[in-house]
Amino acid sequence: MSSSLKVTPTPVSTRVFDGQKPGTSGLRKKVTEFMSPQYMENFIQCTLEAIGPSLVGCTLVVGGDGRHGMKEAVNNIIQLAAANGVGKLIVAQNGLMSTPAVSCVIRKRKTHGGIILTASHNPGGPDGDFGIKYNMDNGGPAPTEFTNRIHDLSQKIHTYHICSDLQCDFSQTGTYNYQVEDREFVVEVIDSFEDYNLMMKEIFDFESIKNYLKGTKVLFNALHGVTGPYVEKIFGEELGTGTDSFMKTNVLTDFGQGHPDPNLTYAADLVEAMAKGDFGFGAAFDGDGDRNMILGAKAFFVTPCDSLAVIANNLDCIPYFQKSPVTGYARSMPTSGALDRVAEKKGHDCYETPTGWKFFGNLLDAGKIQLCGEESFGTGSSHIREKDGIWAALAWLQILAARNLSVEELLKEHWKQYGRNFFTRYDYENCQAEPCNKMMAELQAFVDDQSNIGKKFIGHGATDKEYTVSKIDNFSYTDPVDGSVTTKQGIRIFFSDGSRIVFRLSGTGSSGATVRLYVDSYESEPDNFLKSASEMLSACVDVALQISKLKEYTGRDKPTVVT
Ligand code: VG1
Ligand code: CO
Repeated sequence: MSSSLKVTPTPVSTRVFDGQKPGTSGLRKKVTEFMSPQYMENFIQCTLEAIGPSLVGCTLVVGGDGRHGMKEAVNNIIQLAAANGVGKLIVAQNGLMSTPAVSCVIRKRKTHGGIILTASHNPGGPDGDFGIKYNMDNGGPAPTEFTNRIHDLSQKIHTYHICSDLQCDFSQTGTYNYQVEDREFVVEVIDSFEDYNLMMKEIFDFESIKNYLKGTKVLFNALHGVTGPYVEKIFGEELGTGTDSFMKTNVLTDFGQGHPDPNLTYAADLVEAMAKGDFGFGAAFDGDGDRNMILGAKAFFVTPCDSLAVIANNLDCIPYFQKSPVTGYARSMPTSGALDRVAEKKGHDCYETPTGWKFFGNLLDAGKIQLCGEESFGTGSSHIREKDGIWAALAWLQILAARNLSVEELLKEHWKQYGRNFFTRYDYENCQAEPCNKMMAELQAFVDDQSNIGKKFIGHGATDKEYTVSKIDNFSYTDPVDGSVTTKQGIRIFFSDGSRIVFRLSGTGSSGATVRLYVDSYESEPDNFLKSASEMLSACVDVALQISKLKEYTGRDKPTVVT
C-alpha cells in the first residue's frame, strides 16, 4: 500500500475570457493568449464542469503533442482535476501521447474521456498556437453539443478550484496517490506507446510488413511532432527499418519552427528526399499524429482522397478487416467522390459528413461504417475514434506487401478500374476575417438565388472550358444515428459535367480567417489519367475564383498551400 499525500483544494476567483469556443477540433489560440494568467485554468475548469455529475470519481486520460506549454497544461489539469473531484487521471509519461493513442487508451481502459493538449497541425513555440480538446468515452472528439456547453460555462465562470500544492512528477511511470479532503485522487503515469503499439500489432500482420520492408526502403517524416518516438518504436524497433528511414523524429516544442502539417508545402523536405528515387514509400505525420501524407517512389503523390479510396478497395489485405465484415465507409463532404465509387462497386454504404472527425463518431459507434477519411490528410477506421497517421502508413505497407505493386502502380490500377477523381484544395491562410466573411455572405446569396442554376461560366486554364451551374447549396447534415442537424457546412456549386467546387472557412485557425477552396472533378477518359491535377482543374479553379471574387476579397493572388 502506498501512502497518500494530503493536498488542499482552493477556490480561486477569476474573470470571464471571451472566445473560449472550440472549433472544428478543440480550442486553438495563440500561446500568448492561452498562457495569459487564468486563461487555461478557466478553460479546463469549464471542460471538467461540462462533464456534469459523472465527473466525481471518474477516470480521464491526459496526453499531448509535445508543443510549448504542454507540460504546464498537464500540471494544471492534474491540479484542477484533483480539486474538482476526478477520481483518477491516466497521464502519458512526460505528457507525450499522440491523438490516436489517447483515443486508443480511452477505449482500452474504458475511461470516461480524455483531454488532449494539441493544436495539431498548427505551428508551435512561444509565438505559435496552443490547443486543448476533450474526447468522450468512445475515444472520439466531443460533439458540438458538449463543446457548446464548455463555451456557455466559460461565459459565466467566476471561480475555479485547484490544488496548487499538488506537484506530480509525470516523467516517471507509476501510480501516485493523493488525499483531497475526504477523497482519494490517483495519478497513473503510463508509457506513451504500449497500448497503441499492441493495438497496431493486433490490427496488422507485422511479419509480412517486416518481410516487405526487407525489399523496399521507406522514409518517415514526423515533422518534429509527437509521432517521432512512435515511428522509431514501431517502424524501427518492431519492423526493423534503420535510422536512415527517419526524418525529424526528435520531438521539439516548436517543431523546429516548422509547420507540422504533412502536405507538399510543409513536408517539402520529404518530397525532396523521396524525389531522389532511393525510397519506395514515404509518409509524413502532423504534430499530434492523426494526419498522414503518403508518397510513392520518386515522390509520387497520393492525394488523401485517393489514399482513402485505395485503402477501401484493398481492406481485405488487412487482418483486422478480415475478421469482421465491412459494411460502409464515410468521407467528409469536401473529400472527393473516389471513395463513393469503391462503395458502389462493393455494395457498401457511403456517408457524407461535415468537416471534422467528430461527425464520424456516431456512424462508427453504430457499426454503420468501418473506414472513413477526410481530404485534409486524415484517414482512420473503427479501431479508434480519431484519424490515425501511423495506422494509415501501416495500412499502406500491408496493402503494398499483399499486392506486390509499387504505390504508383497501385494508383494506376485503381484509376483504370474506377476512373480518376481529380482533386485540389487551395488554402488562403491568415486572411483578414471581415472581407472573408463578406465573401462567404456573397456566396450564400449566390446559392440562395436558384436562378443561378443554368448560368454558364468560361474557365480559363490549361484549356478553356465552359461550365454550367447545375446545383447550388450550403451543405447541411442530418446525423442518421441521433438525428442532430448541422447546417452551413460549406458552399457547394455543382456543374453539369459532374465537377464541384466548395468554399468554407477553416475552424481550426487561431486568428484571422483561412479560406479553403476545394475542387473535385471526375475523369473517365484513360488518356487523361496521368495528367496533373493542376492542368486538369485549372479552368474549374478559374471559375471558382470568378464566382467568389476571392482575389478581390482576400487581396491574395495565390493560395498559401495547394494540395
Ligand atoms: C481542418 C480540416 C479538417 C480536420 C481538422 C482537424 O479543419 O479541414 O478536415 O478534421 O482540421 O484536423 P478546418 O476547419 O481548419 O478546415 V487536426 O489534424 O488539426 O486535428
Ligand atoms: Co492533427
